[in-house]
Amino acid sequence: MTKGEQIDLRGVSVYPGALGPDEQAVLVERVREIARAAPMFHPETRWGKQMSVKMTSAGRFGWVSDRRGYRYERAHPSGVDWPPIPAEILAIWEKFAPGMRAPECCLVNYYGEGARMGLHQDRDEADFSQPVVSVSLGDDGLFRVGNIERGGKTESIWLHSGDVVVIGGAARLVHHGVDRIRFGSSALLKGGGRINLTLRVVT
Ligand SMILES: O=C(O)CCC(=O)C(=O)O
Ligand SMILES: [Mn+2]
Repeated sequence: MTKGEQIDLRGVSVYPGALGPDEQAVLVERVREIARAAPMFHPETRWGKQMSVKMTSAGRFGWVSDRRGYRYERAHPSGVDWPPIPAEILAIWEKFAPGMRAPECCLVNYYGEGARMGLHQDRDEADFSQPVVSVSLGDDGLFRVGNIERGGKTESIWLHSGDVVVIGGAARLVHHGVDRIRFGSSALLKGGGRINLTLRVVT
């Protein structure tokens, strides 16, 4: 795992190619293990609209969304505990968020063909001094970064498998989202698609 090149996108740090092919393959295996313990589900929004990504989590808390709104929960919707965050994923946090508190949630998003994530802020956490670290695996994703306030200019970058993104410091509350993926652009995931791991301190 290397930090290597760093790109600054409106205060968000992007580390292209931070994880090599072998590391990526191990992470996919860990994600499969997480999904065996806590199966992926299609969350609904408060308004009853199904999100296009599928998700699950590892850690003390998982992020869920349903008709009651979105929030962190101590258990998967089925009632089982979220599995622990695997050591290889914790090591990425330690590398890219040195000296920070330990992450309490690893959200796993799966983007199939046509999936996207609208511009939003990550602000369901209690301590905004702690960064968000995210890892891209599989197909390319067009990542858009805006401002802390709604609206205004945005800039986009294609994220590739093995890239790490850190949303922290003055940029911790910037709006961001994924406009689209290039389905089938990577051979990492059989059947295609993009996995994003998002590590956060929740409390
Ligand atoms: O998929 C990504 O790269 C971003 C995911 C994200 O912003 C989130 O889960 O809050
Ligand atoms: Mn986010």
